[in-house]
Amino acid sequence: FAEVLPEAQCVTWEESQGQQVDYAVVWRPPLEMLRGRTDLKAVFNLGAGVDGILRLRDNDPEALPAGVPIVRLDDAGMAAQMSEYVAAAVLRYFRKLDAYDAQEQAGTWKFLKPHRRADFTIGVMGIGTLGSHIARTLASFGFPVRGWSRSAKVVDGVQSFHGEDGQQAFLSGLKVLVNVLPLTPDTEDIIDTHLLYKLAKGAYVINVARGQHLVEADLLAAVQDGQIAGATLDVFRTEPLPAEHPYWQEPRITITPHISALTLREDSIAQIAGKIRLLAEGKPIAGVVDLQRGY
Ligand code: OXD
Repeated sequence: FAEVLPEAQCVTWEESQGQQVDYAVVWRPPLEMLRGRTDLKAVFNLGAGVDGILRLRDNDPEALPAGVPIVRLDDAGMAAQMSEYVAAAVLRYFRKLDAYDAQEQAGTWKFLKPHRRADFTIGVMGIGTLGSHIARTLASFGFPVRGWSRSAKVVDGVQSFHGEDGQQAFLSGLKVLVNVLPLTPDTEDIIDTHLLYKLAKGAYVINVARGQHLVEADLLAAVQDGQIAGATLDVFRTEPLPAEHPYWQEPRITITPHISALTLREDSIAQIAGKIRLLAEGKPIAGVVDLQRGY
């Protein structure tokens, strides 16, 4: 920041105690960090999901300084990374590469009946900046792609559904479900037994949003029951995933350590610095969080 904004004085949070500060840059701040900081003009989150800031209000309604906008990162190189991650997981499942790996281990040379692309419908839950990039990437492989969001959205080449009324039609018959929803009280635990059994039998689940979206025991039971063929999960209710967690022992569940979209340092700093300059000129900026809606 000091290099990109030479006109600014950059200090750590500890150094900022007792000083008037204009902007804070945070990731999952502790409760005491923002409380009462009405000197701030904006709080910038070093990630797309702002649940790590908004959850502070659960323990203390005064945790966030009133009237100070919270700003999330929009994209900053995350959309392309997330699309690569999801496409890799989808193609791995579509081309049965896990099954061929298992065959290789057993020294087996055997043709497996392929999935039909035209029937291989993929649903992306959450079609904001990241989700719409993912949906368009998957559509570019020729898969039928559906998107679901809270309010109506239009994404080229993607069949859109919205709201509770649209959820049943969105889920029905999906071969792959990709979750990119923001975490809010409405979306917590959304992927449960009830939802998983609305997908096509043998569907695949990919979660790149938050662990709290998924009822972990329900997914495990659905995999063991054959309703769900497998899953690729990048996020968990407890991170790092505890050593005794049953997912480690389930070969149909692929685990990665919250790496699907890394916050890229240069891109993020450039984006936040650009927004600070716009704010200083009294201009509007993108990515201001609606505190009611929660994203
Ligand atoms: C984010 C994340 O929200 O990395 O950006 O989880």
